[in-house]
Amino acid sequence: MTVIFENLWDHYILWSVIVSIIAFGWLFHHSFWFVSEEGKEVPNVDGLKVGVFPVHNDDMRLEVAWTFLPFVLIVWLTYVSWAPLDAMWTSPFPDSDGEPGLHGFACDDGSTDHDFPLDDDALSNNRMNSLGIIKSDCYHVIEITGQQWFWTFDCKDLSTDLCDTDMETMEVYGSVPVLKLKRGETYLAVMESQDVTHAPWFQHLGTKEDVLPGQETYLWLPIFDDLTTDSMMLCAEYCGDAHSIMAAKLVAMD
Ligand SMILES: [Cu+2]
Repeated sequence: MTVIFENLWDHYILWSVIVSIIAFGWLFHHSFWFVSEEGKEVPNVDGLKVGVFPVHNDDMRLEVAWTFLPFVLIVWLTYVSWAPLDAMWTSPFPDSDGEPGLHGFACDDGSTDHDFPLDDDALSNNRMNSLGIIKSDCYHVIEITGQQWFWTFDCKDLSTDLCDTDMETMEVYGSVPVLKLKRGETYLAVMESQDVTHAPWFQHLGTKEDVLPGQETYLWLPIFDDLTTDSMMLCAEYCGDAHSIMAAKLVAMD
């Protein structure tokens, strides 16, 4: 997986473990510590009455603590996710001042229907900042179409050393399409569905996006040097009988 999502994953797992230890530790401790001996009459130390809320045990500090601390944690997790999510969903369209997003303009506008400036044979020149966010000079447009139950990749007018497709037979999944993209280049997948909602999930890029019938959606595929192995693309939106084997393969080439 790419650095940025690996770091996020580790950070979320860390906090999950900490919260689990506190919650389950408390639960198990109290379950075994405050157990009454069999056959022994238990004194009603808390003065509990059936059907009556024990107002005399109310503790405002405790209430505030278990409301405030999880809130702070959620704000923190939102804060650390902000830059990666913003990078993943950076707009393919220039802003109101005409400034492009993280990945610049389309490298070769001849391959798209959009109004981006022409810049023939330009390359993305991907580089990564200290957070793991990838920036590009420009991007290449490809198309991904989903339908029950397979994916179709279209490299448009890109040369085969930038983008290529193939078919391959994989155990369990059967015959799957292969998408070959070049390391160091960024791709914008313009996507649509022929029937129901699907979602390509590029496992090693850590990204996924819905594809919808009758509406274009976009997914950035920045291929960096850390993408060393072939990786799976699976459908992440339940779409019927063969959803679980609606797969494809992403190959990074040099
Ligand atoms: Cu699907």
